[in-house]
Amino acid sequence: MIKAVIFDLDGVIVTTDDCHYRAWKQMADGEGIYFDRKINERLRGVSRMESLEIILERADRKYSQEEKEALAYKKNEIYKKLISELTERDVLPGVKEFLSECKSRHILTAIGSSSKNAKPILERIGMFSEFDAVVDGNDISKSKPDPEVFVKAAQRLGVERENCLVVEDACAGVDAGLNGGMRVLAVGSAAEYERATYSANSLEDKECFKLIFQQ
Ligand code: B16
Ligand code: MG
Repeated sequence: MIKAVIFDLDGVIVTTDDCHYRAWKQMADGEGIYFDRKINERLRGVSRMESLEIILERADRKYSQEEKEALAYKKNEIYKKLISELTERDVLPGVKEFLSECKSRHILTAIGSSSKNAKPILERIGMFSEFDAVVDGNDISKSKPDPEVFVKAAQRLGVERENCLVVEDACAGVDAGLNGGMRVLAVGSAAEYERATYSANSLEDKECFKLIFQQ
């Protein structure tokens, strides 16, 4: 029985996945490093520094730790500017309805995001107080596919892992939920990922909601 739903943020609740792409693209272009949307798919759910390492695979020289930190800082400054323009309209389709269905069934809800910017993003879109717990990149030391972020969210909610459903748009995030002993609904970019317990193109899929919760 599902007693809690733990949502990833970028790409599940809000369209910030595109802001990440645009910020990394601007940083990479400035360095003359090739970067495209296909490479960007590998960054979903992955921490900022690990994302940078993936981008630097295409660089024609080695970067020192100091240079890497400067590049990550630069990307984050661009990203913060982009997310400062977010509004309620950037909430993905079906999110609010899915949340209110959960609430009407007394199912607890949490955010489990790798992002250190999760709280300002939730505030910008007016959803910070919609969740019973928020666990983000500031609370964890291990990135997805490690289950730490979801396990912490389940602990904060006081719900056993086997009673939690994770909603994810990244393969690394789907693996993280499964590694934590939870069921996982894969949406968007991860919808085709065969390891997921359930799949839907988006949270607008009402049939999927019924399948998961009416058992
Ligand atoms: P930040 P999620 C993840 O958020 C993003 O998918 C990933 O692209 C990003 O690198 C990571 O957060 C860290 O974000 O630079 O803001 O700390 O999908 O786990 O909500
Ligand atoms: Mg995501």
